[in-house]
Amino acid sequence: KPKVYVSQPIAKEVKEYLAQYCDFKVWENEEPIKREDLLKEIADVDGLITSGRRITENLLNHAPNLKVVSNLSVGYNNFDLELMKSRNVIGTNTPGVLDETVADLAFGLILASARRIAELDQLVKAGKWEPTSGDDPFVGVDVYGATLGIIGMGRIGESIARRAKLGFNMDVLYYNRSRKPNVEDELGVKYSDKESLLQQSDFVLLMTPLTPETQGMIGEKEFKLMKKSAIFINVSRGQTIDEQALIKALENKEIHAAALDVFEQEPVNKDNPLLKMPNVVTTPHIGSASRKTTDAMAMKAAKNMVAALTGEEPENRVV
Ligand code: 8YV
Repeated sequence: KPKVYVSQPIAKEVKEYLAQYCDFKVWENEEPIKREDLLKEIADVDGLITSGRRITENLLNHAPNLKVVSNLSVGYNNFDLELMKSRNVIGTNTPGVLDETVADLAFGLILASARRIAELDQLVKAGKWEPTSGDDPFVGVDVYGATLGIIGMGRIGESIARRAKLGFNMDVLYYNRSRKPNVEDELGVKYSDKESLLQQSDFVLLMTPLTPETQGMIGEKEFKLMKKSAIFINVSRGQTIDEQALIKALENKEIHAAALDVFEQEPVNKDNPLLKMPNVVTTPHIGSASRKTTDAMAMKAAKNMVAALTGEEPENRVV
């Protein structure tokens, strides 16, 4: 049987599935496995199942038998595609099973930011809810009927657009490498160039994969194009934006607020100025992290692994 290492805990059903086809070992601890320990564990494996660990030359050198890396995530910016190709290492990811879960979180961030839910939750719990007269100090902005600009109209972008159109009667603009006429027809979303999308949207949401083309695609110039009332939401990868430019845009009130599930450095540095801003809502990269979806992703990763190791074409091959 081929040998497989799984660098994080997985559900019992996934282990039962893997056991039919491989000898496998799982990192069962809550804290992530240290790089040096990972390198030791993979010394004689044929396959590695991992969520986002960087696949470098050094890692491949430590695993001379490695034939397959099955990513337990849809993003695969941790893969060095050229390197893996040159070493004949197959790479797979887990698309499709997480779209609705990530779209739920995106909407949670939109609502939390617009209606200041996280900020006001802290205020109430701190016993700072005082009676007020006149203008309500707790006012926020409306989501219903507003304009949402989605940058990146893949499967997850589509699930976000569907919520926006059907649940919140929003005008949805999107920018993407290629136009999606079927999504336009089905949902009534409008294709826009990046510049007009940034200028017209009340909410600008980034949902692109991280690639050399998308790295830093939202920076100083882009924040300046946005409305002063705009709320910026990032559920993609921290590196798709220039984080320093975001900090400046918020400090200079060039945009109104931000909601972030991802950061340039993760876990985020506790001194990051974004963490001190009341108009910034944060979550610790939990886009797909519901029990059901995490387990479905692990099963998909396991199936891709088994297919690749038994000489079949894995469903979600990216390398
Ligand atoms: C995270 C993701 O891995 O699939 C991806 O690319 O970024 C997410 O699924 C997950 O949210 C971590 O819990």
